[in-house]
Amino acid sequence: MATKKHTGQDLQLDKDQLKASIVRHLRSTLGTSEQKASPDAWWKATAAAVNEQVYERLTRTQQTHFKKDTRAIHYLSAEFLMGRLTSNNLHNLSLYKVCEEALADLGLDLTDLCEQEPDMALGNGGLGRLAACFIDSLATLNYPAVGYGIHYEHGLFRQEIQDGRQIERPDSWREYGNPWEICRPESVQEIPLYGYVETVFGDNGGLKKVWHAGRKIKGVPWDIPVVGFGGHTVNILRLWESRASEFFDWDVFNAGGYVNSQAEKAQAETISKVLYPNDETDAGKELRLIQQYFFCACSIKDIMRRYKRAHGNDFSQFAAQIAIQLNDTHPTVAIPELMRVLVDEEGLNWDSAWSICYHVFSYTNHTLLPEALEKWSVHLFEKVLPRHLEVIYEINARFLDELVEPKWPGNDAIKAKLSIIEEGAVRKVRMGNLCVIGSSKVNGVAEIHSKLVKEDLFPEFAQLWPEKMCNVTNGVTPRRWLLACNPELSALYDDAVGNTWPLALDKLREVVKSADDPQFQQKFMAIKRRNKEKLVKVIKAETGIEVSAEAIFDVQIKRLHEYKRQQLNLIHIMALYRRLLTNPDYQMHPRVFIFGSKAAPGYKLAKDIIYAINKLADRVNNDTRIQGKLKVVFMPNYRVSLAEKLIPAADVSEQISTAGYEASGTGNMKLALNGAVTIGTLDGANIEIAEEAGAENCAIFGLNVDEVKTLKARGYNPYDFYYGNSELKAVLDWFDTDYFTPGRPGELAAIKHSLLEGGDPYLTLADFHSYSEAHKLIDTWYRDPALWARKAIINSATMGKFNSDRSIQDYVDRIWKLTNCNVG
Ligand code: TH1
Repeated sequence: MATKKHTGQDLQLDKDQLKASIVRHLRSTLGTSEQKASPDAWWKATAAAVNEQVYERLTRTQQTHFKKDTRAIHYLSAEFLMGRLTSNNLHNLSLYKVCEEALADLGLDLTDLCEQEPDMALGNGGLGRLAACFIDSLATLNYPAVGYGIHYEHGLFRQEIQDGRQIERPDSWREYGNPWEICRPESVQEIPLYGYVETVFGDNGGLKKVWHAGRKIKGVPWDIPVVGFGGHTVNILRLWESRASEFFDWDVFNAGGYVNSQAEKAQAETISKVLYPNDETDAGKELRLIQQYFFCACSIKDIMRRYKRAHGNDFSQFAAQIAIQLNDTHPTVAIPELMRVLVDEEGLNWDSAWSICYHVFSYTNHTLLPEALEKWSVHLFEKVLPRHLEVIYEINARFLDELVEPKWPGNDAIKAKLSIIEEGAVRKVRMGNLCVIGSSKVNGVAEIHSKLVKEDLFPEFAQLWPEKMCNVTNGVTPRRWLLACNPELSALYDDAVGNTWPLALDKLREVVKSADDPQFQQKFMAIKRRNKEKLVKVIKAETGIEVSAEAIFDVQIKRLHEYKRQQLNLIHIMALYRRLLTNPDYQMHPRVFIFGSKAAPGYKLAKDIIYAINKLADRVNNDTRIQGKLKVVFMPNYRVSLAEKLIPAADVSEQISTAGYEASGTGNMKLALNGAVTIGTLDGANIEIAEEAGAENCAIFGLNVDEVKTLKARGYNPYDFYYGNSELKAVLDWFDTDYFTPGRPGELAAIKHSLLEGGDPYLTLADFHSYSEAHKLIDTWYRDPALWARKAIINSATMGKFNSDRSIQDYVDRIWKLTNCNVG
């Protein structure tokens, strides 16, 4: 197997050993037998056998990290979208092939077995999946790292489509147990909430703050081993589950309040019950703030405990040993929490504590969307975290007096803008400002996005601290997003450039020289064709829709949001359909438009767009007049494991956000890496993808960031485009009819309304013509097989930059300053 040489030889298993181990676990861990075992039991027995390897390496890693006592990164994130772990762990341990053979001997198919595993969907989309790729890369590059997050009982909802509409069902990913997690009762933490703050005299005669909690919550850690590729380093992802604190329950119980104590228990366990399903929209709810505080406080306590084990009460090494990354503003409350612990509990003076905090924390911004910038009402903060509000006031006062006033004397407008507190009818705590003030580094996630963070979002902060602002362009792990999900293309690359590319994705650039080689093209396109044929079966099984692998597979997979503009794709498909109906000779290669997308349950228009896509699909897919030239497929329940099937089969990657709105995107990287040609705007990482692949190998269209700004400043009027383009007008007028919703006219009118009376905030109509032209170009390219193969190959071969190992190395060099720690 390609990766064998990376692995600790003393632990390497052969087929017979693995087989014996699986059977042993089937009997002794799962309590069943080869004759009776269910697929689920086989999967769990296989996982248990693999875990023997994982745990041995985990122990070695932990011993090495403790002995060497090197600086470590603590990645705080409310989301980790891990997906499935079986195939990933097998690949990273170089056991995939061996396991495949062992199971074949037992009459089982590894791919089928892997299908038993529910996705760990503890995230919404790109932000959560990025965290998962990053912890994979950290372990692979042998950096000491811990991921900290929330052990949600229910991850992102399962999406069903009924009558074209999205229905949300609970996701119960661990209902029947999860073999990849370990409960660690020895590391339980207890955290306070509510209550009041008292000022008392401290030992040294000075004043001291004491927070008397109104209640306490227990945090139970579940560890998920994170196996680096090659299997040397196994780090952990530590997810906190909330429980009622026994101590507190007993008080109530003794007072005769059994019912109350049970209610308190239910409330405590609610904290980690469910992931908020809002991608890029702030819910502003009390429970969400408590979730954030809960996992941050547990994590800070855990970090503190481990630090003290090595250094006792000497905090002089804290900032040298500990780096904490805040994945967006969701874990911001970790900053005042660390201040509170250092000042109130450890007795440090304010300045020493602040110096530690400032050096420890860094913040990644993932969006400029105002709806996503978290603000909590001061009132709520005061109720839930009274001491933290005081700490925030103190941070703010010192910041405004010591930094803002000297730089902009007497300028109250700037003070109001930079203050952590937003004044107004409802006073609010601005988590973004707190993050910038409390962090030594602030980064955006693609070049253009980081520039906008500096120039548009935080311009005054950038003036105060020009060195603080930096960029780290996102990346994806090539182990999951090429090696594991596209085995045939991986094998082709092994033959072409050798098997080191999973650790050095830049290697694939060598393949560019074969982009015009007919033999190589034939092999590459044959693989794409077989991946498409596999997807044809999945589409049939999931939706009943029949599509042909002969067609162009055009894929838009991402959360549903107006700025991502699924509605632009939708109206363009309607235009194509109309062209085919009005002109039976309209020349186009058959095309299948494939969507995968979840809408936030409360986002009405997003749900209407899903409904419209499904209604359009019903109509188009059953219209014999267009001779199967157009098909529309909405794949229900888009998730990591479905992405792993869609991405290797995509010909075209839709990355069509309004310029300036998609911070980076990461699906764009995965699709191009697997040989899809991007149709996209100059937004987020698309810009860097086009730079790497060459603009001629992407279909770039639409307004760029500056043009969007100019048009908005001039006053954008969508009616100019509606009346200026008769095809666009006809398509939009279709929404008022019952053409797609027979007998129910107007059901889709909300979409037209948002694009006209609603002002079309994301400039869909302004970009329609250019988008349509770019699609014509795609069609022309595809009809020239050698030209298309060349573009597909070059796209795949030039994505080396978007390896998450490179992103992590950038974080290390620019922000974390870690040294790697080799585990034997
Ligand atoms: C996404 C960004 O939209 C996307 O462009 C980027 O590639 C990805 O993060 C990773 O950097 C975001 N997801 C969320 C989710 C929430 C709040 C803000 C963002 S930004 C809940």
